[in-house]
Amino acid sequence: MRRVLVTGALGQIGSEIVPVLREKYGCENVVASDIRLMPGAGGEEPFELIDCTQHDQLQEVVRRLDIGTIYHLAALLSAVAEQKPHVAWDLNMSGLYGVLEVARRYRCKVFFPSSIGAFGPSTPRDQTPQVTIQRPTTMYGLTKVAGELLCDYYFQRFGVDTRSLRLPGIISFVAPPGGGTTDYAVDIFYQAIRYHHYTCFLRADTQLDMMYMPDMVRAVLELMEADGSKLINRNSYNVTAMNFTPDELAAEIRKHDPSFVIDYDPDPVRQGIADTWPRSIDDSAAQDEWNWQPRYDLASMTEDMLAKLRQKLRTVR
Ligand code: VAH
Repeated sequence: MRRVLVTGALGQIGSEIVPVLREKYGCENVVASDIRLMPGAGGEEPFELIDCTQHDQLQEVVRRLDIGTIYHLAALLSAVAEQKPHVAWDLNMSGLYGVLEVARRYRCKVFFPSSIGAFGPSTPRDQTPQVTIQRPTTMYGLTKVAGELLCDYYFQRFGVDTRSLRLPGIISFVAPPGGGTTDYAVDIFYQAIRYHHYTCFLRADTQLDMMYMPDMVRAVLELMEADGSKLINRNSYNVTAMNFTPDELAAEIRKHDPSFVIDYDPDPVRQGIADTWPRSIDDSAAQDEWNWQPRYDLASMTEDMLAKLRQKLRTVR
């Protein structure tokens, strides 16, 4: 088989999708890459240093290792992108452009993660439809909309098999997210286990869509394996599993730890970003076109997160 390349493999999503892809396709067939060196690199697990803004680096790896599918996960998240808009434009746009160009030349299939950040303040905020107004006001959001359109263009114009999901906040315990607006929903678990206390950087009533990592990994794999002829909205699909506010998540954690306390100190940047995003999205197109169904809701995700993270932090009581 032609190999699989994952960019941004050391990030929150890459750290969990790479082992699943290796299990599925064989370790030697899945090449992890990142801009920094993987700890322990050089063993049996293929790893390449790639700065996605350097297109010759990407092309060299794709050609040399006969890459047939690229999961392009290297990107800046929303809060960091707002602090460093020029870097975000460069990495998120130029990185994707380089991936698509290489995919066109070497006939690769591409996965591109879009986000609920691709919506903006003029988008309907409740049950946000699959096809609707997309006028985000953040650098992150506009790179995601432009990315969706660029993927569409490469599919229509050059026949590159691009597929994409508008991901909600992803909750996981293996690698921390780096600089997103939904990161509170991960931080809260670490702080709950360590200190039974969390100061949240979003307001108590900020409702956003979320998904637990195992569902997300399955969503990506199911989309990539779906029959392309059935995909009407391929670039990009709304997907969700649950939506809640920090207050509701805290109440769920309190069912397992009655001593847990949350207070609030909203960060104007991240609150400002969250206030432009949907409160809930409608993912019926994903359900209809490739049978998307989440398995974890707020209760089952919270229970599993606490158990797995306690194990990881070795504080099982
Ligand atoms: C962020 N986790 O907060 C990302 C995500 C829906 C949000 O795209 O930036």
